[in-house]
Amino acid sequence: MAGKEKIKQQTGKISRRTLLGGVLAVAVLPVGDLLAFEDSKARRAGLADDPTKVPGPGPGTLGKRSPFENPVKKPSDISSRTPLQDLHSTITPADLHFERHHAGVPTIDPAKHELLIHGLVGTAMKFTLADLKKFPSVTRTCFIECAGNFRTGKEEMTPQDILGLTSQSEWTGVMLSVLFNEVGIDPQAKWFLAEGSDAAVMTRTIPLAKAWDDAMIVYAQNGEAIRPEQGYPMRLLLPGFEGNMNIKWLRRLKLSEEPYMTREETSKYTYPVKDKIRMFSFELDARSIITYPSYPARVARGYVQIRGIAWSGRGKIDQVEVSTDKGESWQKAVLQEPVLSKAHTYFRFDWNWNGEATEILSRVTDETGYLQPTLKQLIEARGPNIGGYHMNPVTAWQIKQDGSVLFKPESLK
Ligand SMILES: Nc1nc2c(c(=O)[nH]1)N[C@H]1C(S)=C(S)[C@@H](COP(=O)(O)O)O[C@H]1N2
Ligand SMILES: [Mo]
Repeated sequence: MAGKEKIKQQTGKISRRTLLGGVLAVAVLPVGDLLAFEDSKARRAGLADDPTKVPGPGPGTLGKRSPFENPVKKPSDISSRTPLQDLHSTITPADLHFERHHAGVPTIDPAKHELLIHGLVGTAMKFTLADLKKFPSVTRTCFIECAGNFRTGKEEMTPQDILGLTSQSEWTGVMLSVLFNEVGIDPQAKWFLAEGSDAAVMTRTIPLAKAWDDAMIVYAQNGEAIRPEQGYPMRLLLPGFEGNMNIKWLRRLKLSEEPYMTREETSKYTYPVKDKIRMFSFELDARSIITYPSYPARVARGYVQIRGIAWSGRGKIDQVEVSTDKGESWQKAVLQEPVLSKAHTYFRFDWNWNGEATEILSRVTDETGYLQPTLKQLIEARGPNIGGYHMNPVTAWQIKQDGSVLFKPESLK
């Protein structure tokens, strides 16, 4: 007999069984609110009240996001930042990849673009994009992070505001070692200069060892041609090295005995460590951040899944620990497999919030045994004149009694 089906609306309270079993389905608003919310949004978006009554638009030539989802990069005049709090795992959609350019995005016709490899080589050679695509291709997932990726100062800051200058893509291209074998490298060569064809003519020198290790020239990002903002038609990819060295719109590589000491490696991208200035700090140290809950999210008492990302420029991460008591005790988070080298790794931690004000934090240890420092430890290690580069401090979120979440800004002095 078909009796009246009893349906219970998920109200945001997670059942005890779910909490114990670790499986869940969540709605954040009570039923009434939820319906009103959906309805008003649908009306504004010009959608039919009942989608089962009117056929929707047919197939298109380019996909687009649901009108209910509006993640955006936050631009300043020199960069725009990835909305890390809106992402659900570790791949950054290409249109949300952070951008940092020193003189804007050039428009480059791939038919006219050439990459010259010269200097201490057997035979200087030029490669077009079409030439590069004939070499064996390789695909690798890794992050790119700007060396200046840290901001603090006020409580109302999102992960995007604090460290949105890191993004991750699946990159495809050719190993730099393959091209270097093609031109033949002089045994005297120890470094190579990389130069971009933007108005900044960005130049950096990189140790040759990186080319024999894992450097690539990439022309694709998440399955499509690399975006203009990321260096179309080709960029240098140096997994784990500071973003600045990953030269976009790459047009020239010159092999040399010594580094060129360009402006970017002498006056910029250097920072004080005690009474010395550190130059050529290639690898980005291990870092993590909780992206949920984070400002401006709000949590309710009971089950809260803490989520975030952790990464290291020196290899794989080994573990992420989460503290829900202001850093007094730490417990291991679960890492999403596969854990890749020099890649953002997603972590999760099941928490039962008792409704009391607290602070939640994460800290990562990478496979070299390096533990992510606090800001205080960074300042102790580098001295009071700490600069803006290579800052990777533990980030804390305050959970207020009303469930609101605020960044815990710490002073640099
Ligand atoms: N040619 C060129 N390459 C460049 C830059 C630039 O301005 N010009 N900016 C660098 C800096 S500072 C960073 S952090 C990364 C940013 O890469 P993205 O814009 O793809 O995120 O590119 C680097 N490569
Ligand atoms: Mo950067």
